[in-house]
Amino acid sequence: MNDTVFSAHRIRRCSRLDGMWDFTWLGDVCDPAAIRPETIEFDRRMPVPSAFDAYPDFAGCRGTAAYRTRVRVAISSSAMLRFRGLGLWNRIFVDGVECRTVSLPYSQIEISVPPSSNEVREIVVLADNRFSRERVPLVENFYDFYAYGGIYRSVELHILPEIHFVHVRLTPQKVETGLVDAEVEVAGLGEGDLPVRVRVDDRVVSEETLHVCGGRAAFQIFVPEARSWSAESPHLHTIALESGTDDICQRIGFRTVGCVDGTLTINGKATKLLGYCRHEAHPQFGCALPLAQTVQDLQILKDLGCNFIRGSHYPQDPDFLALCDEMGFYVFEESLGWGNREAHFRNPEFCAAQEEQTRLMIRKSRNHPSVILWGYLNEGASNEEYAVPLYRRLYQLCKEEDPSRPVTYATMFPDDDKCLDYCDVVSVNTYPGWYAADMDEFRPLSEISARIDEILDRVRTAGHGHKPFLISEIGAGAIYGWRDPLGAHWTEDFQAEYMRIACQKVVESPRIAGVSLWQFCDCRTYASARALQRPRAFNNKGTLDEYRRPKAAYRDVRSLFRAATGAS
Ligand code: ADA
Repeated sequence: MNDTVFSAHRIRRCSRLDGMWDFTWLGDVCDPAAIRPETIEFDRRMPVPSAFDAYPDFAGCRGTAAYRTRVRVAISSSAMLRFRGLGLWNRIFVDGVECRTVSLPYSQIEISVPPSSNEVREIVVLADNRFSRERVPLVENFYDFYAYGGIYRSVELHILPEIHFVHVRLTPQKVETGLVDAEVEVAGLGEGDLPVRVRVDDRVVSEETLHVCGGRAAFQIFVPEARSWSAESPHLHTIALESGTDDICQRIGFRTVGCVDGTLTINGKATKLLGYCRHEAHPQFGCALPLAQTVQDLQILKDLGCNFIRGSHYPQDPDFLALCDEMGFYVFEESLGWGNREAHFRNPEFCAAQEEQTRLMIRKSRNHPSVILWGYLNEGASNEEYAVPLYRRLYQLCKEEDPSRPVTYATMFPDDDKCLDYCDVVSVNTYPGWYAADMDEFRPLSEISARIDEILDRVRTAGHGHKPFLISEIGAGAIYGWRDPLGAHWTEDFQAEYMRIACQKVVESPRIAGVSLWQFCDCRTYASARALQRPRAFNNKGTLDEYRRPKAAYRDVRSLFRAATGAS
């Protein structure tokens, strides 16, 4: 495939369907469940990927849009469509036949395209971006980031031979052994032998006969001259499995993640995670970031001396993770959730969607060495009994899917959290010196360090002092270019001083395993009256503004992080 970051196939015929698709806006009075694709008149074009409501003609619109493209697939061939990430609610049709309704925003979804006697196949996606707890239980209009509609990420078309690889799960052992455990899922061969050629870093290392049983086979691969992977030295190995007609190729990194006596270890070495929470956000493109912008963001994060990114608050684009693998970042990837409360935790559809999205996220991302932490339910009601079953279930699910990585969730209730048994790393979001329960209160910046110490104490007395402690959010807002003699709230000076104090605390305290500062860059948020608490209707706590222009805090964070991570 002519892939932009990394090609998972060299033999299989596949391509990205990105480019201009037919498009039309169907408005906000239609029932998206009742629309038939053959009745739609497409009157313009729109790029894919795109968040259509970030574009001038549909800015701020909520309703249903339709995208269409046509592709050539040889007659009688089976194919698969992979949507790397869609918006709120979508119906996908192939040749007028509905294949799937997707209500898991940001999840990677695969759809099989049955053989046909037509060579030209028509793909239609109805993309609805209206809030609806029934249709899209994972999204609410009170989430503090703009909920766009559309086809957020690339779409792939794969032509599938009768026997083909579905997934391969690669788990590197200790680098000294050079061994990688491989589990492969094969379609079209429930039981039988499958001859496979294994290439490592483009060299054939073995010819295996895999004994496929129940569509699965497990074996080991030896990587000659294995080198370890870390953020400082992100050495990747490429592993390709080739059967006669199909292949699957992945990049892996030999690295271990451990939680030892309150520290987080990478390859056995205590490691401080220093970085940012990052939204996929841009005023012109919404959450459908062009690759060039993603690369730009990562280069900025490197310049800041970061080794860590929290992908807030949803499963990440595979291109982003592939770039993190090669550029060297540790990533905390989480499923979609934001401040969920009783109505959600008691809603079986919400709980099922959380499970489904978390499972899909792990299956999509588990071969990426950059991902070191799985998470879910940002700032959910983890201080309430009714929330405990879902936190427990998601923790178990992460362990079932991938016992090799620690699990966490960002809590805003460190004083009385009831779910800390269900995490390996304690992650706390805290805004001392910024938010106040009493709006008449003045919150001095000296509070920052004291509050962090208080939280650490709470976590210890609650019996979780042996777990690494991460500050998964801390920060203050600043409007780009805003200065005033008092250095008041929203000035760049206030924010810079805030960030300096917070970073210094993290860097100096051996008990703190790391920080993901809130946040990398400003991002668009509420369209509701909640925007009254968010000047410009943006969350302004970025160290850069939405166009990636650095605020004053940039310099302070950069010098502290670079000194601590040893960036030259
Ligand atoms: C929360 C939340 C973020 C953002 C932040 C803020 O902690 O997780 O998404 O909303 O607060 O800016 O207040």
